[in-house]
Amino acid sequence: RRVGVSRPHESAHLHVAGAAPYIDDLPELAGTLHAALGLSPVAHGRVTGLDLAAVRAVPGVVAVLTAADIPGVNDCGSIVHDEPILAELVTGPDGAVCGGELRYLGQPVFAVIARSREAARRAAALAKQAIRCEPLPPVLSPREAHARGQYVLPPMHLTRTQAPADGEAALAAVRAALAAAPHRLTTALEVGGQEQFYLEGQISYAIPREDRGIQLHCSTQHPTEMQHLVAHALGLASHRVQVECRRMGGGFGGKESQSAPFACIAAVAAAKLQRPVKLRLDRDDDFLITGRRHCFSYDIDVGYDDEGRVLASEVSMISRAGHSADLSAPVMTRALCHYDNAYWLPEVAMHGYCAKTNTQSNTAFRGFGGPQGAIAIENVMDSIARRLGKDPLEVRRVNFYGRTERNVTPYTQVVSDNVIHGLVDELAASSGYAARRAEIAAWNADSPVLKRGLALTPVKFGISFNVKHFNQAGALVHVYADGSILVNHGGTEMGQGLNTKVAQVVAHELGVDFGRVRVTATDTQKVANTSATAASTGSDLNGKAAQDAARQIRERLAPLAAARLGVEPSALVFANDRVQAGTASMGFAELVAAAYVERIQLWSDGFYATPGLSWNRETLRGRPFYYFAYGAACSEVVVDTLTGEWKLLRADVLHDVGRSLNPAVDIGQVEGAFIQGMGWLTMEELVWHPTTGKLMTHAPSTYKIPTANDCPPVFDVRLFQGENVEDSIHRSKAVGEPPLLLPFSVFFAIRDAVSAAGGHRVDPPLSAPATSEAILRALTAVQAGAA
Ligand code: MTE
Ligand code: LUZ
Ligand code: MOS
Repeated sequence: RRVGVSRPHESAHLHVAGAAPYIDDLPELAGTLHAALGLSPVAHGRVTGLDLAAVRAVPGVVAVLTAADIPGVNDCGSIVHDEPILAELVTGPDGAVCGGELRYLGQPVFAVIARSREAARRAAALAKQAIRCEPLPPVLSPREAHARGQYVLPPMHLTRTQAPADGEAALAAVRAALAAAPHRLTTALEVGGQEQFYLEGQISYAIPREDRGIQLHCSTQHPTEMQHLVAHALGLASHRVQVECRRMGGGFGGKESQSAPFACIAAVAAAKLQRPVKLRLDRDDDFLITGRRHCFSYDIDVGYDDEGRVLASEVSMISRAGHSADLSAPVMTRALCHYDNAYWLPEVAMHGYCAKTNTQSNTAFRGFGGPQGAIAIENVMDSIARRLGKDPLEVRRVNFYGRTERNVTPYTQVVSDNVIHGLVDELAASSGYAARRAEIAAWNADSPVLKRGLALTPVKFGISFNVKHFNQAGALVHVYADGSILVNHGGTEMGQGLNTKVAQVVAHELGVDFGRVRVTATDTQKVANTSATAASTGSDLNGKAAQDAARQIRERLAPLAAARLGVEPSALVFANDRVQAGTASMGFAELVAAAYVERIQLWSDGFYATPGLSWNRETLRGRPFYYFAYGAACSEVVVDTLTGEWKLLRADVLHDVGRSLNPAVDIGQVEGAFIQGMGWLTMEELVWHPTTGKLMTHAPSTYKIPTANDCPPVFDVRLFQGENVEDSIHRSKAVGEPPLLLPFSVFFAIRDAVSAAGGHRVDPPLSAPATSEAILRALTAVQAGAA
């Protein structure tokens, strides 16, 4: 077997030696120029003039480009076309700039192209003086935008009731169920955003090619979208634009759509100047220009019974979309489709509002709204438990989806692959949850200052793009006459090990040694019309497409092998780098060499489209997901109630990846997602200046991501034994995003410790991120309420 084994990452030997080239490492062509961007100095304003003389006069500057220099369409919007590449400017009869809208502090207004990056940056820094504008009052808070009805997209509503009612009547039925419930919880919750903090920042290197062609090296999760947007910006057909990406130094969703402005600007400059142009963002500029995970505000109303069963709930989710739509619609859709997490919600009404603010346009980030949806109901579970004086795990359990009933999601998909009961039981046992709960209670009783907390939280995460047609992929497999194999597919490598898994699938299909198989750069000239590598679907989609290609080659080789070995083709086994039938066998390379001479086609394309999906965008109903991935985590923390400092003492994780394609890679994904999600919920804090709207946390000096020191001393990560009930690639399950929800357990363990400080008499008002300041605020409220 070539799948199900822990192969090292295909580039591991290069990563550790510093020999894996990222885009800035590629040899620069002679004559390469460098770009830097002039940014809006205000969060909201009307341009009154643009004086670029001083910018142009900086030594080394070759050109300064504005929106007027874009030959095609000035738009790099991903789904909705509402996002200019460079700020739209209005010119008067004299040709001078006299108008235009500035939408956020950091919006690119002009691009400086210079002989060195230093010179370009020095010139671009003059933006403040060059851009004349009248500041307008910015809208900086999502709740304020919501109060004004200011959205980037129409609000979304999803209501499900057991009553025979539709539309307004269904909403009335949910509210009636709320009113009739024995207990009521009415609360608000704030959850912060998160910067992707990919180690390799946004970068594009554009090279003019013959006859108006453009070649673009781009650090992107979505080469095809970059191809299309560059073609539109240049007014060219897609076949003149080639986009290539060998690897990214991380994407985490931040390069799904937001590599676009940089791709377009580099390409426009290269086409205009007929010189190679590289645009590599400085980290501070990356923070100021690009968006990140949406922060969410919630208003929640829940009715529940004495057992803690949620009988009815109504929730409004307000996301900070920023100045344009970007991916805010599918992100909100995924948030609405994950409010249920692992729980049966018989009566539910949800409202999603994508608030338009004068800030960066928020975008994909690992989990893609799923974490924001699910944390709301987890907060509800925790609050209900505190109010009823029950163990939160008990409340979670009574609300779990049933296996054969109580198993329909609010969006009407049936949860038919539920493993959460067994998975949580197994983790509760292996982590010693019950005994530790008692032990911690005893310890806390004797510890006035330090309080320990424990939480075990479940995850259910839907796999597939919630935009149905994105669920397709292509691959190209070449077998060369010497028996070596080259694989190309539409997915991109960002460190997650996709190429390793796809190479394993191909090696398995052809029964050859790993050493024969090499995966090369994603290239729009090899596989066309690809989807973003996102929604965790990379190996599901591209693995199946590559398997399809490899299988076709094997089927073409089989008759020749059978003839040479004197057996029926059905008797052949491709394994151990040979083709065998009983005792007769021949080497794979020998067979390939013979097939070439026999003029048998030794390469093939492959294609895959996920079956069985349906989605109605208006009613928010259907089967958006092929299957669900499950997991659970148990975390224990200690909180210092005088300072609000805390430490993660231990984390036990059990996560479902079906039948793993590569356990080592999958465990790495689970560990990484856990720590990344913990950073989101506990330490990463975004602060915009309350009047100017400048993002104050725009560098690692003020924006803290977790480090190796934040990993718990006991970190027990295991894969749940099981297989996908759907016919996914070798019955595996997607792993990229679901484990980001596991560190909910850290947040709720902190909440448990804070609650302990008030003798568990007060439900703590803890917001995320649970920074020391937020913890102290919650402690103050809890201690005041308990006194
Ligand atoms: N792992 C690493 N090392 N780097 C990344 O950028 N991105 C995550 C996840 N794991 C990411 C990662 C995100 S947001 C997604 S959607 C998936 O990987 C995408 O890859 P896959 O579909 O091949 O799992
Ligand atoms: N849907 C989704 C999407 O579920 N995940 C994604 O990453 C995505 N990206 C674009 C559009 N829809
Ligand atoms: Mo991942 S947020 O779907 O790129």
